[in-house]
Amino acid sequence: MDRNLSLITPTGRLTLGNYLGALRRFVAAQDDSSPYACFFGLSDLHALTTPQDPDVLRATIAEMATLFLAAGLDPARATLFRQSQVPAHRDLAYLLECTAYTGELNRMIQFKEKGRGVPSTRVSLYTYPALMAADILLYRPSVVPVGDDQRQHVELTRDLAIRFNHTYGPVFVVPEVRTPASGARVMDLQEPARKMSKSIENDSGVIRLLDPPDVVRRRVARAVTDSDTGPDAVRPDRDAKPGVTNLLDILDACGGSADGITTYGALKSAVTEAVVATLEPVQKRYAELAADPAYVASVFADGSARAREVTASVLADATAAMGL
Ligand code: AQP
Repeated sequence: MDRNLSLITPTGRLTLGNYLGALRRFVAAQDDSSPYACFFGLSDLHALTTPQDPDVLRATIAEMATLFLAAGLDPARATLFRQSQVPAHRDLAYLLECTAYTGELNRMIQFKEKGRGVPSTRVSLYTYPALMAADILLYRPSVVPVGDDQRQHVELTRDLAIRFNHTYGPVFVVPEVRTPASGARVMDLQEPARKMSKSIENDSGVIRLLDPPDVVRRRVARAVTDSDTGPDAVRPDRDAKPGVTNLLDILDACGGSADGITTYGALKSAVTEAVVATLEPVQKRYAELAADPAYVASVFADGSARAREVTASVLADATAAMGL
């Protein structure tokens, strides 16, 4: 059975981008796969590669876990887990660090970017690709679908797996990298050249999954467009009209239509309505689930136990192959 694995890092409260680009796809994948072929997790260890307030992190993890369920993930079909509750992730990450070269990690674009302008970066940000390689290799997927920004990390995962297998024997499945046609990439409403991100400091261009309708309305109303007032101003053009294109993409992804819309005001009203309608059922279910945090915790505890079972033999094989 081929496995489908995806993680989200609790570095901030989930956004509309995370929903349309990740969570909603997870639900579709779960529904299209055989039971338990899908593993969806909170990569809470990755969150520690940048400074986090422990209380905020705890709250973010709890909210995100609840939102996984509120979005429609079903513990009877998919395994929902926390990376930190499956110690094989960090154990295998160490073994992989012992096969990776500093030259390889030095080349990682994400490390260079996240470290830029920051007075000091954590060692774990530097070794992050080894943990990500462990995240993948432990589940033996044959294909890893990733966005462009993560492609380099999966290429490194392949290099490490190939080197390990060559040096110590065939322990790992070497996954293929697949970059799906970009599709739902939601951009920041204030800076449409950058993606909507959950950890950005000034989040005035971000819609959170739990934002009430009036916040959605305000943020969409203030979204950056352009000064085009022509009869065909409402049209997609990623280079010349990034803000308008983003609004059209969001409208489409949320099931709305721009047919007959000719002004930015009308476009923004339609986007607000479509986004509010998309978020409403998730928020309703969230409110029910949030009243029972013990249930949510038990789902992730059970899923983590299953993930521990599934990953144990891969870790044991890798450990033994290295002579320990
Ligand atoms: N704006 C977006 N549009 C579509 N998909 C998005 N994803 C994130 N932002 C958008 C998808 O959500 C998942 C989250 O993965 P992650 O937690 O590893 O973080 P990320 O990709 O770096 O996303 P963020 O929200 O921008 O986090 P921070 O701010 O912590 O870096 C992925 O599947 C991603 O494609």
